[in-house]
Amino acid sequence: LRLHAELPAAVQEGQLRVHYQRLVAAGTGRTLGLEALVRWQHPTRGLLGPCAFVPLAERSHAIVGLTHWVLRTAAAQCAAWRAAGHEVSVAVNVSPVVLGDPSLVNAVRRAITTNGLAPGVLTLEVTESALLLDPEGAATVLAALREAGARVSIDDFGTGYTSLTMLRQLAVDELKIDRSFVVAAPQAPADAAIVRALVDLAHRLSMHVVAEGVEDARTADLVRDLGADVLQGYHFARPVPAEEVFAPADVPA
Ligand code: G
Ligand code: G
Ligand code: MN
Ligand code: NA
Repeated sequence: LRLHAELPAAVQEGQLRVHYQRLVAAGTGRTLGLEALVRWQHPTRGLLGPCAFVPLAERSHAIVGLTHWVLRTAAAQCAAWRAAGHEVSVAVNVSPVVLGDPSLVNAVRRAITTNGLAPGVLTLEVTESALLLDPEGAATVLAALREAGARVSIDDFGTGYTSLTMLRQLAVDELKIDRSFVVAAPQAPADAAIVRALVDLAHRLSMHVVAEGVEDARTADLVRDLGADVLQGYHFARPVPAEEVFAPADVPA
């Protein structure tokens, strides 16, 4: 059986897992949020990463059911963490196909209300390509998502071709600077200049900036100095199962 054909049943049968990766405040190092990253615990092939099945799911439309499941799971997990005293948000990746699906806004509204999440606690990460596919449609959906209480983040920013005009017109809260620029910044002045320019642009448009792919202390120091608000990467944490995110004794006073 081919993987894509097995996917809808896998969602139903509880074979999907969500791992979570920390996002930390650049200034204090405090954990502000977690990015939800899906995995597939396949009965015969073992634990599969998203690269092995997300592209297939996108082509077969199974990505819609998959994303709604991740949304429900991550929102419930976030509510549980908050009830335990961790004041964190959660971010879910939304592919272009899902952004264009008319059921998304309701699924997001339900995830927020069912779990009693305050406005701005759930973030949706969309890619630039999703915005380019249908700019007007995307603008409408992003506005509706914010109206429903979600934040909107542009993932992998700088690799696509979002025009500055489009950025100004979209209801966007956050830019995630693509890790290719972040990884290169300590060696390459041109990449550091790009990070600084993207930070300045975002701040002037009242958006927050996440630097992703921070793999060492030197890069963390640099992108913090360049103005990034939030840092994410292996230097701080890898994606891990929910129960490994916070140690049992790690509940703030
Ligand atoms: O977890 P990992 O580092 O392997 O993620 C690889 C890619 O898979 C990333 O680009 C990430 O955005 C994507 N991805 C992870 N989880 C999801 C998901 O729930 N939905 C979608 N659409 N993409 C995801
Ligand atoms: O496209 P998106 O930003 O959603 O991708 C998230 C992916 O990036 C996940 O697969 C995650 O495992 C990976 N990732 C997270 N931190 C780092 C890092 O510091 N270095 C690298 N190379 N990949 C990372
Ligand atoms: Mn992402
Ligand atoms: Na990214």
